[in-house]
Amino acid sequence: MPDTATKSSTAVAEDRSKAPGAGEPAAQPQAETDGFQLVIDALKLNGIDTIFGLPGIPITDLTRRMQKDGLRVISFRHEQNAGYAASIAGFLTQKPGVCLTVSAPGFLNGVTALAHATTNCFPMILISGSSEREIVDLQQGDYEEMDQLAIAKPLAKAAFRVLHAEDIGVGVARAIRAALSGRPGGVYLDLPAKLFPQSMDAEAGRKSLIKVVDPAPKQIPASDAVQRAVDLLKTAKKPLIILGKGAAYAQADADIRTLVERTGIPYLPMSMAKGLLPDTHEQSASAARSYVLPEADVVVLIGARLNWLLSQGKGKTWGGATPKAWGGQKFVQIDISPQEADSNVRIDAPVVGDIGSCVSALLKAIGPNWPKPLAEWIGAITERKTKNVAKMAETLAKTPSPMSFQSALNVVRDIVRGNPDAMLVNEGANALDFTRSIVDMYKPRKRIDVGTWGIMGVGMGYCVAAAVVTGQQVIAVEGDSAFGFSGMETETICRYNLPVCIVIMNNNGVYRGDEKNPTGGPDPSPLVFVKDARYEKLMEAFGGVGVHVATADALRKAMEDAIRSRRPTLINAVIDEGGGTESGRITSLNPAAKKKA
Ligand SMILES: Cc1ncc(C[n+]2csc(CCOP(=O)(O)OP(=O)(O)O)c2C)c(N)n1
Ligand SMILES: [Mg+2]
Repeated sequence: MPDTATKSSTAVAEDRSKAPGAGEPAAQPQAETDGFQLVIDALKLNGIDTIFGLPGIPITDLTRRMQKDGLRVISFRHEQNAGYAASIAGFLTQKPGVCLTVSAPGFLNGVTALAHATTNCFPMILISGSSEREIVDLQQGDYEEMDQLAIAKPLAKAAFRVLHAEDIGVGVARAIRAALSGRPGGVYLDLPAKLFPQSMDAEAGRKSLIKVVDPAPKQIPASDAVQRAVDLLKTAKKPLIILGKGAAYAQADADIRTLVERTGIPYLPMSMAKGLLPDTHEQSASAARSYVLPEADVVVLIGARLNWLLSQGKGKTWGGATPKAWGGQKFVQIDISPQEADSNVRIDAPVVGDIGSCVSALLKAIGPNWPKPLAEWIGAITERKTKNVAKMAETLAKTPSPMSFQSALNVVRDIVRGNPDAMLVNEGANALDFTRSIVDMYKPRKRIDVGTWGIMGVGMGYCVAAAVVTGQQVIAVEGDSAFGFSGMETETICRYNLPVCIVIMNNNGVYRGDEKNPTGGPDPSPLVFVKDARYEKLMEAFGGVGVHVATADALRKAMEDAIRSRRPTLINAVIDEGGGTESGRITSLNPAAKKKA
């Protein structure tokens, strides 16, 4: 046997050489590899070290062999959670997060996360096994028959299928490039069952693999675009910077901070950009958001899209006279996609390129002596901030019984301040909105949440991925409804013994728990759950720590214990069931909702 190990990481699947007969010259034994092995080798060659998935036909053996070959395989209870985990792993690491599923139903369970990754611009690859093409295409009724590639295409940034073992290297390389380059997104890679056992010469297999060179090439902005932005900024009397999660993804933290501090321009972080600069930074305008948006005259968007989260850049939020009217702001938009500008309002100075290159070019162009914004602008913002912060401090100091969202989150705020490296996962409606505004973040990419779609169900997948890829303590603040979407993954958290502390803001329902069935019939309102549900017992069922708390002091102690022990912990925090608002802060988007005070 030749020593193939020194030449290649491709395993020798089988030695099919015949034993030479007496007197015959010894035939060169032929080392072979197979589709399973080539998929593993292609991923490893490209630095993929973790797979989030769920086994079954036809990928069971693939998961086994991945583990045997040193990949970390994190096995979930539902593919959607594995997919969300992969998507956020991509956001946190700038490497595509990989989710591996079985065909048809497993694939479909993963597809929501694939679409979520595309929408949120997270690099992710959904790899699904699929059934036999000949049968699927003739619709002859195969086991888990489905034309997965066709379904994935409109929901993914790109979608590929590999039919032959010798093409696995190209397929994986294309998937990685598509996921990472330009605006990142979700990519689908279809691997039919027949591909895995296909064998080929090991050396030829090794040569067929591609280590992707420079998968996310820098995109340098044009100098005239940068100059146009600087010229516009020079005219500003009330400038504002908005940092989006694209800015957080870019890992250009030092330059972004320098840009903000050198210009002295007040800034607003979008939810997942919180912590790019500490939320306690004097230039943060978060506590005066409703003042700065309509008042600003030139707004610099850095990796932030003017989607619904920014009221499409127009309407009342921006000082427009009517819901669709432009507020008069001029915009600089730094974005990697040349198609982003003008999606909602006119962008006077689009700067197209990767965030890091754009911010560094802007820094060069503004030079070291950029004049600070007018004192009246800064003064007016500070005045609003001081007033709002004082009002909030008053609310946070209260200790009502049962706990309010604010009194419980005051504790979380302290714990996060004391543990600034901890990852914060957050989903829900009121549980989300109150946390975003109350809990300050101190470091970049520590807050991960419902993202562009305001999606419920990312919680436990995000917890698993955050713990696995960062090794840090994870704190999850979950609405009781939000938690229900992925709650079974508490078993996964216990199985891998991850340092995750889940705090459920338990108000007995969706938005609030005091709704009644208007007919007086026996069914509860569609918005409420079992009263005083004991979610903590779910964690206990799998060997983790469950705590039921009704006071802020008890919550504080339980969180401190969880962080000290790093044990999987679920804290069921009883919150006033009447304390929430319909749809949290986005009541106006709910067509039938009457606004509640
Ligand atoms: C996948 C998905 N399904 C449904 C919704 C609609 N939705 C928005 S928030 C929410 C739950 C809010 O309740 P909870 O998590 O308990 O938060 P609370 O406001 O009670 O704190 C739901 C179901 C959604 N955003 N995503
Ligand atoms: Mg709730």
